[in-house]
Amino acid sequence: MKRRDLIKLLATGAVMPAASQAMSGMGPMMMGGPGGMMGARMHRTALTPVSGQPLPIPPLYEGDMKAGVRHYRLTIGEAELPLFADAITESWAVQVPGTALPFLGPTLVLNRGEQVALSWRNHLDTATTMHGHGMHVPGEADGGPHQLILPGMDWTARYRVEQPACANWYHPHRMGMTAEHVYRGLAGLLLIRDGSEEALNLPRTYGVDDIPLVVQDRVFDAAGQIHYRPTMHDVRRGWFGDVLLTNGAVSPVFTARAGLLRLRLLNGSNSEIWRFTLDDGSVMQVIAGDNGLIDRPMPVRSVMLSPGERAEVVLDLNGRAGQRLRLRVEGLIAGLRKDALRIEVGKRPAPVSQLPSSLTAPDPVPAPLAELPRRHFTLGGMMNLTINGASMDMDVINERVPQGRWEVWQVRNEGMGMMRMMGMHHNFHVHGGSFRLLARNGKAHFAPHERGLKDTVHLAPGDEATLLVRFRHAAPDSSPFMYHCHFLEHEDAGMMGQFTVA
Ligand SMILES: [Cu+2]
Repeated sequence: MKRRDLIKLLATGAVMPAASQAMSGMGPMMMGGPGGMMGARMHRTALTPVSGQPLPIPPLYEGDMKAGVRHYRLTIGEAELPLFADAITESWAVQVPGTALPFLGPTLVLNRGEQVALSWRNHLDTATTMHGHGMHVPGEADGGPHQLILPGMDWTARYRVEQPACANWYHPHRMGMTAEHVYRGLAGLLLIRDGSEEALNLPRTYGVDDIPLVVQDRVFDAAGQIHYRPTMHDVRRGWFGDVLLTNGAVSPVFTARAGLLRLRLLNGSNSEIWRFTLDDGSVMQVIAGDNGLIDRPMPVRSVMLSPGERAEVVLDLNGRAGQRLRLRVEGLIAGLRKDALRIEVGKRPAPVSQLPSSLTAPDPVPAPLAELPRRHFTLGGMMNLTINGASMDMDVINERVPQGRWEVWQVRNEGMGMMRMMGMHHNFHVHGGSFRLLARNGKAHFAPHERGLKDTVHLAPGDEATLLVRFRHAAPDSSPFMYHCHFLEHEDAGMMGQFTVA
């Protein structure tokens, strides 16, 4: 069989396990290490999901302004996802009054400078939390494991929006239960708007030339229900499904305008690393990473995101009316290959046809770096998953960080074996602020979407990242910030620590 035919088979889901294994080996080798995929198991769905539906666009929710505070009222509860012809899938979703979303939640619009109050009511019969991933907020508004929302109860995050325009996201963060709560469908985008981003001629008509793409792999049982039951082996290697959901739909179709199309990509998977490419090999322009615009548009042929990471790319569909293209993803650990989105270019012109040549001025880096205080974090562990040898303990504060101080954080994935290139992929996510990636393995080895402010950085086995951090918001002992691996099974298994800022 020709490789091209095999890829076709893989794309249609008609997969032979042996072939799939052979293909899956390719991903991590391209990343310089054969370790990550060892023993990775892709779980299989018995039924065939409905595919090719229109792309679901999560509704925008702008809240209501009252006495100088923008209020958002949201509920967390059960929902039903129509993914299979003969079964209704029980899911969880975030709802705004008057909607019935089947999966995920609305896109919350936050304006820089405004005071906001995000109220979450938990209609589930289990406790959860709701964390603003990437948000620069005080510890008590973070929604981490210490801010439990018991069944039937409300919790409100109050803060001033004080960071540049970007696409952050919300998701539960309950101790030991984050992976399952996200897996069932609890996640959505937090779109921050500000004047400097709005002054640029960028695609920003939501749902028209500016669309969110939340990409997640899932496995469903024979009754079409979400299946999440990781063994100890799966916890270490990751929990991988064979169904790729984009905004909760399989290979959905989006009719684009002829012109520029902005895609806000979020890797919302628990443990897969996705490489995004266009099927015709054409170039995408990266304009933003996790926490904001980068300095200027950068052309790429692929974007690689580990769990929790975001990138914004712009596709040039000028003069392509009537054409079709596919945004493909390839899982670098378990090897799933799917269409994340099928794009049909219509005749109507898009609002924007040309990108600005520069986007934002990079923040000055405090010098000299060598004199900044340094902290070291090693992600590893044999029996347990640890950071600096310790598993997460909610009663232990691991680090105490002075408020507003620049620091350099050295984060290392200890890896295994002779070259330290065996072992697991991890990443490192911080709450309460952003960092700038200064180096990977001592060199300026990073992708265009890693040039801006970030909150999550990927670490292949043996990798070391040098991060420049500064936390402006306070987090006391009673509501500390977290740093952790965002491979959610690892996080739940203890690869997390706590820090205060004062
Ligand atoms: Cu990890």
